[in-house]
Amino acid sequence: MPDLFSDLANNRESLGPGTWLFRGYALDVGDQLLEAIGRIAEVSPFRRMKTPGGREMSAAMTGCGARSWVTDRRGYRYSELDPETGRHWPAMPALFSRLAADVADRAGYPGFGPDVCLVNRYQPGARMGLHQDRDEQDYRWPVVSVSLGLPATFLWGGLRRGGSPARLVLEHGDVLVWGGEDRLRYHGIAPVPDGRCKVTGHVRYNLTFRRAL
Ligand code: MD3
Ligand code: FE
Repeated sequence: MPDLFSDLANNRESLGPGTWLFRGYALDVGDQLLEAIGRIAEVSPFRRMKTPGGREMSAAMTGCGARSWVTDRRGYRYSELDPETGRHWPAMPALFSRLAADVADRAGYPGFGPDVCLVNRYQPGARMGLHQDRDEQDYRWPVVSVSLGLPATFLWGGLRRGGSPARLVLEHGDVLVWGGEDRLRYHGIAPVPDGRCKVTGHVRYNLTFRRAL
């Protein structure tokens, strides 16, 4: 377990110099977030993308906002068009951008205006290997992550590959904000164990909000 320093007055726990965990922060809007994910997926369906190495990712993805993250044989990048539909990604719901900006502000990153919300869907057994988020232009902006549905073990490594990452269980409604010195930390998700969530069934969703440009 990483060292958790609790800032009780602000309902947040510190995971590192630039990282705050807000347990249950999105609980009261959980149903609204899930409904919005359903509407996004009607326009830009969930799909399992291929890495540049040709392997299918185990998490399915979609996105909303001015651009979203894609991967294929040509590499990783942000794209204004959904390659699956050839059309723009659905607009980012106001609830999403407000939530991301509010929580970033509470974590000490004022003025955060995300242009990307990547939506990851994990069915039991799906995982995300250790990686850095480094396809964005300006690492001064933080990344905001909202967990919904089944719990999953978050893997939190260092600034370089190697070593065994710290582990932390993320649950429905938990929100993480990381930036500053922690912005380029390696991180991932351990294979999601099966379970039943009252609201999502056998599924975990994660929203990640970023400023790509
Ligand atoms: C990095 N998603 O989409 S976000 C991704 O749950 C991605 O779907 C994962 O990594 C997911 O790129 C994890 C959570 C996260 C939280 C805290 C971090 C990533 C972090 C702290 C430092 C560095
Ligand atoms: Fe990531």
